[in-house]
Amino acid sequence: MKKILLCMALSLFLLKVGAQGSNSSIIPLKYGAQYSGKRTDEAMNKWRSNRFGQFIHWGLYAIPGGVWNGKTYNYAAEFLKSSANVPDAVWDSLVYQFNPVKFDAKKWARMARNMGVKYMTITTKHHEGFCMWPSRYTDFNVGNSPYKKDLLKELVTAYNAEGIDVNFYYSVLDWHHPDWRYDIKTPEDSIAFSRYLTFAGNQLKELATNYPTVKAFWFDGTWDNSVKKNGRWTYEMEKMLKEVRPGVIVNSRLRADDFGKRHKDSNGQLMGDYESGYERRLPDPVKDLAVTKWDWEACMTIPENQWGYHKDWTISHIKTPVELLEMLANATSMGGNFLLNFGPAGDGTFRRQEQDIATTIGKWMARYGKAIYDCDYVEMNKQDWGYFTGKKNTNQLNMIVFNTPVNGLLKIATPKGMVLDRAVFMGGDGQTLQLEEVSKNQYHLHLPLKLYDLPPVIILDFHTGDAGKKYQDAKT
Ligand code: H76
Repeated sequence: MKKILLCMALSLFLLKVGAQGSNSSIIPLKYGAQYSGKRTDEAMNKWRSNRFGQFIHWGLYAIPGGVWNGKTYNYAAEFLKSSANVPDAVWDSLVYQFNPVKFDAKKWARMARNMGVKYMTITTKHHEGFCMWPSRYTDFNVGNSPYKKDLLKELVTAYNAEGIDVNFYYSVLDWHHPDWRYDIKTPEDSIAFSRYLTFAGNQLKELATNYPTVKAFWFDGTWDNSVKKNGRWTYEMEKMLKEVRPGVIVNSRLRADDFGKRHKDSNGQLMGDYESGYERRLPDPVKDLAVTKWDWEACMTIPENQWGYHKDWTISHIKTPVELLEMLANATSMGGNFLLNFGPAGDGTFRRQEQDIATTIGKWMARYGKAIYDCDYVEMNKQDWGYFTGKKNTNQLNMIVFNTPVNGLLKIATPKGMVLDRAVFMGGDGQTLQLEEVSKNQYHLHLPLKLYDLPPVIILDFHTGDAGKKYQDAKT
């Protein structure tokens, strides 16, 4: 008996030391991450293989387009109500002007397909509170505009017909709803805000139920204290959506845990299915550790910080198609998705610049999309000429080349045990490019010197093996 007790005491002691030793004391959470690691089910694999998506910000803000009473506001056009201090009733009356007479869902979907995106994420409701579908929970919706029709349904149908997945952006922050609160400071706030959360939950259930092909929910406007104090609601929403629509994907931005920790819970686990915090930037491969642990997506604007339609695009740098392609390649090379934003005008058309960007990107994707779709981080360091991508478990790598050196030599460093065999242009005539082994795990690829109007992609065949004893390490 004594022996048993001693044993028990000892193992308890060891357990404790073990836990402390590995610094893994786990904080008990009711509303933390619902699972750990990457999802590997079919829906998530599809989401991941899509890699390139179109973000669409469209709402009442598209009508004034960043200009109010003759004054241009440089801040994000979808924030105009707030930047120009427009009274609620005045802003809300824009609903009577919402009539996109040139809107053609099929045309939008064709443009997206030609650009090469595999998914589209649309603002069903932005901060202004206007709903792009005829929600039964508020009158402030497209059904009460002169347009009348269910715009969301038209888009879902048209994009799905082009083979493009549709995801729903939903802002929890709502400037229109009387029960919205930024913080909960009084019992009245608490009562009002819980009414708001019921409303939002109803709307989310309505969206998940009425649009059965929806693939993911993209939450936004969740950073205020009111939401942080309602981690339970965010937990329940993730659960509810997955029950109503099995396989559906939810971004990390929705979630807060018991202590108001967002994106990652108090134990450092990602909440939701992928990290969506990379906004107008790509993650740092080292600091953000994005390439190894979690699925993720970066979202990007074409101007500096305009999501909704802004009339004046001279107020910031406009990214070129090649700059955007570089971000897409970079994201793919780090195992993430890239969501590129478009802000159609109030009449339902895309500005010329957006159409041209879509055309150029589409031209590149048609030829080189194989280096993006279904591609991943291939455990190779980034190199001077550009980005490696590849499919897991194959003997091929793609080099997406953005920097062409004056001497025409692309320097490639391979990890130990990888021997390069052959290099050809993707979508080219199949002629091999000269690949010269110059040192241990160092190669020069001889790139034909010319001006490349779009970044070329080179396919490398390799095998695992030893390069031999040809190269000696220096003795120092
Ligand atoms: C701030 C903010 C919002 N989050 C971006 C994705 C846009 O919707 C912008 O309005």
